[in-house]
Amino acid sequence: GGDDSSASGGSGGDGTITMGFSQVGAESGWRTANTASIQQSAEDAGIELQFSDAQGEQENQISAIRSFIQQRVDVIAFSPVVETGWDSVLLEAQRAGIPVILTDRAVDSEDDSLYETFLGSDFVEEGKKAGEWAVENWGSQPTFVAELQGTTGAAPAIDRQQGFADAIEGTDNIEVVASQSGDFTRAGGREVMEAMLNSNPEINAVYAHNDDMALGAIEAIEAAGKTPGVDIQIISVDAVRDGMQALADGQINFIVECNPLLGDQLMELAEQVVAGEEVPKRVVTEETTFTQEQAVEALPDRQY
Ligand code: GYE
Repeated sequence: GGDDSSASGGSGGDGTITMGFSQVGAESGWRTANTASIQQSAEDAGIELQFSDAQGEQENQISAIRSFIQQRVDVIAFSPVVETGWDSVLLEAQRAGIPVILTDRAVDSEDDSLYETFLGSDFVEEGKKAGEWAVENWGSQPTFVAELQGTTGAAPAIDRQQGFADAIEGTDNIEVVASQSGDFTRAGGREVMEAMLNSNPEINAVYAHNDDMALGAIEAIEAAGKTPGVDIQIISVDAVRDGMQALADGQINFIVECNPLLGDQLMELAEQVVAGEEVPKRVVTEETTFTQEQAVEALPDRQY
């Protein structure tokens, strides 16, 4: 960056850090808040951000990373849309001597030297919190759950399914009768829920891997003449504003928080990594859960 435009990207000699960031897309309220946080924090930290939106496609992320390598940015950060298939491009970055930080989502790779650190939530834990609430609140009556999965192959979809399944295991009254991807979008949640209500009319509960799909499911439930939050209870993950509003309004019953405000921590890690300092291999974000009463209280101060 800076005035030295003859330098091929990188620090340009003035100490400014250039970060290439490849975002998943703009599929959800969570993602919008995450992008805003990263852009704001980069500005605050004086880090020059090359921001690239992959529109949900892994191949777009791979091209973006290759272009960051060519530009010789100081550090690459990205939120991998799916878990697998990253080794070769990460190896290219490593050979070029450019450190990589994973943010939000993990990669499934044998070789953890391919990235410096992974900053993000514990998605298995989130699924577990959802499942534990289900056991406590649904376990005494026959409960037929529709699961709306996130993007197929994405870490939060795989892990939230796993955590929930582990938590409800052994509870005879709770059965997941349908489980399908709604791609973390509102339209996806609505479509999948509509089909599930047709094929499984016994459904009386929903576990959505994010708020946006829960909001889509609410529309489908209402269109089927049922009352969301009452006839069909709903658990979701994220706690973005629209989800929290639906929770406060009684349409959703419980939300597990997933914090999208990763920007400040990401910039701090980037500065340390570029300075050659040791950083922890894993940085887990802190999160809570919300009941309907807690949502009413938290909403006025909610940032996203
Ligand atoms: O929960 C969902 C978004 O990776 C944690 O992606 C993120 C997830 C988030 O689309 O809303």
